[in-house]
Amino acid sequence: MCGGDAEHRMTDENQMPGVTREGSSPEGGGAGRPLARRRLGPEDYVRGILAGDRAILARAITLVESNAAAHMDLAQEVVAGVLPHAGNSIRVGITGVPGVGKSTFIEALGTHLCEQGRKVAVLAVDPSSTVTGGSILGDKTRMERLSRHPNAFIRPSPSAGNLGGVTRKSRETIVLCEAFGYDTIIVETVGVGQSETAVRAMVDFFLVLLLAGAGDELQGMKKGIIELADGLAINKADGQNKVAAEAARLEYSRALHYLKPGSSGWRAEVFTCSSIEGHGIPEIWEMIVRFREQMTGTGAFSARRQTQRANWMVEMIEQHLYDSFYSNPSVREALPEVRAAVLEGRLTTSAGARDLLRRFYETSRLEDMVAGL
Ligand SMILES: Nc1nc2c(ncn2[C@@H]2O[C@H](COP(=O)(O)OP(=O)(O)O)[C@@H](O)[C@H]2O)c(=O)[nH]1
Ligand SMILES: [Mg+2]
Repeated sequence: MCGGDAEHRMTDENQMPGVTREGSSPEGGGAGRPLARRRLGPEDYVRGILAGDRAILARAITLVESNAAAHMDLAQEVVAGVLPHAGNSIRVGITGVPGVGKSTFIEALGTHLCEQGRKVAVLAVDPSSTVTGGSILGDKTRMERLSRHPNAFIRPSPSAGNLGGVTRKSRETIVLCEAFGYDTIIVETVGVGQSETAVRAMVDFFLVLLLAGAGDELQGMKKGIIELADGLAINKADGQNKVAAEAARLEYSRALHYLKPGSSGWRAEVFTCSSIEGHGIPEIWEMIVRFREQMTGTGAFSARRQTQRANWMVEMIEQHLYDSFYSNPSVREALPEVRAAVLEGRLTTSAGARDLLRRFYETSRLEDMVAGL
């Protein structure tokens, strides 16, 4: 462990103004980039973030996203240092099938908010993203207008890693962005499947985007996503699609009456919008503002954040145990064979599980496990 003096070089500030990219090798300096960059201690990061230095913010996020053990302690010191200044925001999660228009919607909403003087940070959660950043690179063009706005900050999904790792990074990135002064945090789910619940667990308001006339009007119902929603928006309500969008809106509104609300004390509302033409966007924002006022009034707003923090701790414990187990060399070595034996019925499931757990405990040294914390 390098503690507070872990040092590294980052390359993020060389990006275009509103968009930062993941520094995939914080300690490598990146090919062709100058290696001699001033090394920062935790207090440099904290001071820089609180002073509104975007380059430092980008470097701090890269630090938080680093998988290198040497960066962990420093990252945690930075997050802890800014934590008292975080939290003063509305966190909005946006989900929907690929192609529904999430990025276009965020561009429209984000620009609308920036023009009102709000400071908007956009993050993506995509556990499936590859080293290249996958879909977010395409999104950069889609959010071009927003990315040029001085009040906006767009951060791609951290690459690599499982869902647990990606959500840990995103949650810490939210903290950094809030401490910096972003008052609106928008989180786009990019991957399909599990990322929805992960994002729901880190935001105040969860918006589901839908399309009209996609065959099954109640798409998403089965997946239970609608049940997580605080608001629904039928996107692409423009041109020939307008009538169908309005019909879908009515159908979803009716269906919502039979569902348990995603947030108790709040009934999800359904809107139509066009992210390209811009209509419906201000109304959706007004709904989010109403939600915040109402939920703050009842205490539900801060209660949810508290629950989220407590759940986050439990998740981190589970993640840690999971990682320790699957990174254990003896477990890794035996896993394929034990799995095959269970598959073929040569070993019972529970005997297989116990065999691997035994290997884990026999080869784990207590001192190492404690030192790894
Ligand atoms: N007509 C119309 N097209 C839209 C609208 N919003 C997004 N699109 C288009 O839908 C496609 C997918 O949009 P994108 O924002 O990348 O979707 P994402 O995968 O959910 O992020 C793009 O070609 C957009 O131009 C809209 O409101 N109306
Ligand atoms: Mg997108």
